[in-house]
Amino acid sequence: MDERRMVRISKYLAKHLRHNPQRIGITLDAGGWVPVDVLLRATAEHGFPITAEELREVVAANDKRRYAVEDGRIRASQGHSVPVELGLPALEPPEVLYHGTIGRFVAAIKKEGLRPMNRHHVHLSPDRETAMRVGARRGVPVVLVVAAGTMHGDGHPFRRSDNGVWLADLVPPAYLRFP
Ligand code: HQG
Repeated sequence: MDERRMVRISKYLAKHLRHNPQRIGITLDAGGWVPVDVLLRATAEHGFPITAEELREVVAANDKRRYAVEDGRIRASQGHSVPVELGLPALEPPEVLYHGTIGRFVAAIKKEGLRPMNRHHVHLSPDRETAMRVGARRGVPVVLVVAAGTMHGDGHPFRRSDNGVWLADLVPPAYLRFP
């Protein structure tokens, strides 16, 4: 499969497995899962047929491992706006995590801290390079340093998605270091 088709399929999956399953008439279960055969049938019925082989390839080759397949079911590993309970256990984070954003948001973040906005969690990166890439989706990236160890010690829970993204409910400004 060429790269363009791969990216198109991945974006199509993100749209329907994270945000708008009803658009193609599928229902996610409480954990965000849908049977693979149901998904494939729905894609065909809604004008964007994906083959089982293509789906396998996208799940396996996806740069961020955005999708997990288990027992004939598929889900997005993170990034939902629809209510799902991913069932991730709380976990002790590394001392420091990173968040990539852009300059335009910094004043509000200084005041309010990091908020989940349209998602369920604030997404944090394990290293500066990843955070740079996340910020660069929107413009010139600004990387904030999160005192995750201290925050965890103060009782804030952290989770990690199946694809290594750290998740917090919010990050109060006191735990943020700005460049
Ligand atoms: C900002 C991609 C104003 C925040 C990436 C971000 C990630 C605030 C934006 C994943 C704010 C939300 C998530 C506040 C936070 N005031 N702005 N108080 N608090 N923000 O897309 O972290 O490709 O929901 O800095 O790789 O950018 O989808 O979050 O700029 O892992 O798999 O509000 O999305 O993964 O944007 O990205 P998002 P994000 P995928």
